[in-house]
Amino acid sequence: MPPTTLTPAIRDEIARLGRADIMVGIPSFRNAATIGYVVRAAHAGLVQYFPDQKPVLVNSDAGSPDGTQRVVIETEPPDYVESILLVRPTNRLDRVTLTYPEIDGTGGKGAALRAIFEMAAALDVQALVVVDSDLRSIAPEWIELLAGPILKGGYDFVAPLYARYKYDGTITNTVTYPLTRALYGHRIRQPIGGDFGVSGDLVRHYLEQEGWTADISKFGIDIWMTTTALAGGFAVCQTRLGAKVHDPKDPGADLGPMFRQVVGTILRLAVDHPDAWLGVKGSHDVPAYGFERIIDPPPLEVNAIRLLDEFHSGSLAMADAWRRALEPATAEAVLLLAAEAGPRADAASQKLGIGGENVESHPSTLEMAEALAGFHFPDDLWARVVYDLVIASRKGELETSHLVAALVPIYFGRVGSLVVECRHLDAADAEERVERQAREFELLKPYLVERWRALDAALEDGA
Ligand SMILES: Nc1nc2c(ncn2[C@@H]2O[C@H](COP(=O)(O)OP(=O)(O)O)[C@@H](O)[C@H]2O)c(=O)[nH]1
Ligand SMILES: [Mg+2]
Repeated sequence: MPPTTLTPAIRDEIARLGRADIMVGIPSFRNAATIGYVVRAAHAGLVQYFPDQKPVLVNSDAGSPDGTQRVVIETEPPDYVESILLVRPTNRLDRVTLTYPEIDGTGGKGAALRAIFEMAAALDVQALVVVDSDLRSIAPEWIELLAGPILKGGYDFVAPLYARYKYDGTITNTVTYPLTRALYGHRIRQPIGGDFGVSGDLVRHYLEQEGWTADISKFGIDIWMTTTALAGGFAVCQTRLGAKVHDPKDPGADLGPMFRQVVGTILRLAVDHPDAWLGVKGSHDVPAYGFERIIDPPPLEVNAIRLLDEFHSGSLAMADAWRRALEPATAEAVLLLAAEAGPRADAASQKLGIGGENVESHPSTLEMAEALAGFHFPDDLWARVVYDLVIASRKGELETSHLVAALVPIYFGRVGSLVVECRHLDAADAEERVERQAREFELLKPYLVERWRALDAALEDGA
């Protein structure tokens, strides 16, 4: 990691606190409306489940103008939590909010967590729990579920397991889950869930890593944490948190930049750590902690027509980049699908009266998916696209950031197809689709490995 840039204010906090056993870290940016609840839940979890430990709660904020940091400090004080839980902990909770420094001029969730890692290491904590500040479904028990495996079970990294609506977590479902599983062999269902438990040892390992990038300072941080734990051989488990309810995002409208940061990071990590994945065949389950839960997460609307539209218009702008990044047959198959997506999206818009004069039409996801029925982006084609990107990243003819930007419209096409195909499926059947795709990634892994080794040989010949 680049040299530490902790501000004097953060150094003062570290000196004041001295040390701690367990830390909850919460990154935030404009979360005044939701962070108070997260702080109270985390606080209650520390008091209820870890009354004999020395706890600290740290909010790492971007300097939000909406009063996020004030909410952290002013939300109900420790007395409140102790009185409703009838617990008198050995150590009073310290609640800290700080404005994290940018890293090489870049701020974001990763830069926020980096300051949290540095504080956790300086205070010598045994367990660090990080949770998002837009959570609605967090309960005090989450703190035990995320820290318990570390303090009781000797694990170093705890990934979340949640019930998510079938259209939520599309970057996870299409890329980070199947690719992490096929590369490293661990079936971690939510590698970028955002709510993690990390041991003190792993925090120190994080701080020793080279190759921090601007994407890691942003939303690349989650996959970086998970992959760094796996590549470093740390003991990893999952924990059952129930449902993830947070500020919703529509893939076509909100997820482009996040996709680029996450996928750029997973590709660079694959290129940096071939020894951690080249020899891995198949995959295995990762132990899960916590009692099973049966919860239906709230549904989420997705503009499926827009996804296919973006796929099509992306193909017009990026055909050249696709042909350079993908194997010829794969590129042609993707271009054919994109050519089909455009007219299908137009026909669906017309049918549902979208964009018509004097009509304000807001069709549901189901209506849109129904109007697009028949569109199908095959699993194996998607797996080949992703694997070709790993190879192209390694070649470096196009920068990874450009490759990933070119991939975004294809991802939209893939997600559009999943929405169409899952429109009538219940949660279990939609999950089976995700599993099927993950198996396809594993099945095609030899294709990736062969291409990687051929490239090795070519690079050696050229050297
Ligand atoms: N400090 C900081 N936190 C951020 C920034 N962007 C996002 N976050 C936090 O990262 C967490 C996850 O962000 P969110 O937008 O909910 O992403 P998602 O749930 O993964 O789609 C939340 O706690 C955000 O407040 C940022 O620029 N700075
Ligand atoms: Mg969120």
